[in-house]
Amino acid sequence: MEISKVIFVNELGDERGKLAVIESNQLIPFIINRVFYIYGTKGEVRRGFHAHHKTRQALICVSGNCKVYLDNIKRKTDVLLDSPTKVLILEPNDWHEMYDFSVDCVLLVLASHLYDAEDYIRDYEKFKEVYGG
Ligand code: T46
Repeated sequence: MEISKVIFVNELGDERGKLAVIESNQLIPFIINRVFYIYGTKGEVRRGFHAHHKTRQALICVSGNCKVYLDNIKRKTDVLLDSPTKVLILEPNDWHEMYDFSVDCVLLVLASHLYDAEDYIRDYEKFKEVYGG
């Protein structure tokens, strides 16, 4: 299993403004089958609280900022997403929680699989059983 990591998209731009490009299976290491975005989240709200069996995701704050707590049992860390060029490649084996949303935060998520509720591990004890080795 790969390890979640932060990568950066090239910023293209000219006098008119900026533009960033993400192509399926190029910079991000999977084919994009689903796109969703999280917005209007209250600053004190924490969401996520799950891992996945197979879905890989790329998280980008295209507006504003938020933080993501990651726990793959071997390491626990927090990632600040504060730029439209900063991409968190989130592997399925990371328990994740998103928090500290700015008012203007729009968190764009590119996912490797279509939505499937069965792909979620929402119980932390089960998560440790599945990924604890
Ligand atoms: C993740 C983090 C980063 C759907 O019907 N289809 C979808 O594609 C998605 C993503 C969600 N939903 C429904 C399921 C729930 O009834 O929308 C509702 C909210 O989803 P959830 O509570 O899972 O949202 P978050 O913010 O906790 O997690 C989401 C993604 O679900 C998840 O894959 O990794 O963002």
